[in-house]
Amino acid sequence: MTHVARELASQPDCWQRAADLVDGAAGRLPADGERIAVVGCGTSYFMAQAYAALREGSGQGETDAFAASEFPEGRRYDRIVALSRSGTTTEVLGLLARLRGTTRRTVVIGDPDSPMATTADDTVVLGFADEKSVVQTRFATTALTLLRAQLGLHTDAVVEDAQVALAEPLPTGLVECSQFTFLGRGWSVGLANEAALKMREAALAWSEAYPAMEYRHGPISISTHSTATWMLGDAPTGLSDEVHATGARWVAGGLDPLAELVRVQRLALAIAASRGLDPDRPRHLTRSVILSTS
Ligand code: F1P
Repeated sequence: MTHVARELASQPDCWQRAADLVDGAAGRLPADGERIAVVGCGTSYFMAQAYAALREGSGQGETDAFAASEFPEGRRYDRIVALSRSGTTTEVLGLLARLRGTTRRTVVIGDPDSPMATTADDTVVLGFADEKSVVQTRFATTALTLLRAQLGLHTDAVVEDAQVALAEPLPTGLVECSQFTFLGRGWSVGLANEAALKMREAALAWSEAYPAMEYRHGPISISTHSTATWMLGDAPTGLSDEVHATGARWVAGGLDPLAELVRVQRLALAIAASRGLDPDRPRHLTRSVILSTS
């Protein structure tokens, strides 16, 4: 079994542990009403997008998300939250260093011995969710679950949905598709971005992601009998009919969107296996991107 297969299967347990430790971590996480920015790179950036939409949508304060390299440094926030499994990603470390003394800096990381652990003002370590794999699965979803739980938006039903996502067979015919489009709304836009990234990293699959209402504005042109369109969360009215009319496969995400992401992670591994790829050795990718200059 690959590292990534073993790690993705442990997500229900990890999510439960994250939800259980939220009271202990609450003092280190954003307070209700703070104006914050959430940053990360790659998968961690997409989790930042999801968290930002959840937090602002729940009325707990203005929350922006940025790729760490694109943070608008002229803006003032009460706090910046950085997500990083490795705690070593250059763009995140550089930003945290530049914001020292001007903005409160919280990090949610996987490795307690990484430089980010000592750089930040508040550190939450999810060591139990750290991973051996290059391709992230459980750290990202566990960090998001912690933040979601702090907003009061995590329930036991989400963990049960993740168990269903691991147990149920994948829809037939998906492994053979030549292109995948993932759609989201609100917080699931970030999850759709992550779903598409997982397909690229682990399976070298052609994958795209959009806010669901954007699909009609161009991306639908790609749809044909060999493509799949996967909705994470509730679909806009009429969209499934329009996708069906193109001949493409429509996958309705009936589970919690975070559990739907687990199904996509499984699909990525199934496609990797069908193409003879080792998902523990993704092409041109390292566990953390460490640059000589930021
Ligand atoms: C972020 C990241 C991952 C990507 C790859 C390189 O890492 O960009 O999303 O899959 O592993 O690093 P981190 O800052 O969360 O450690």
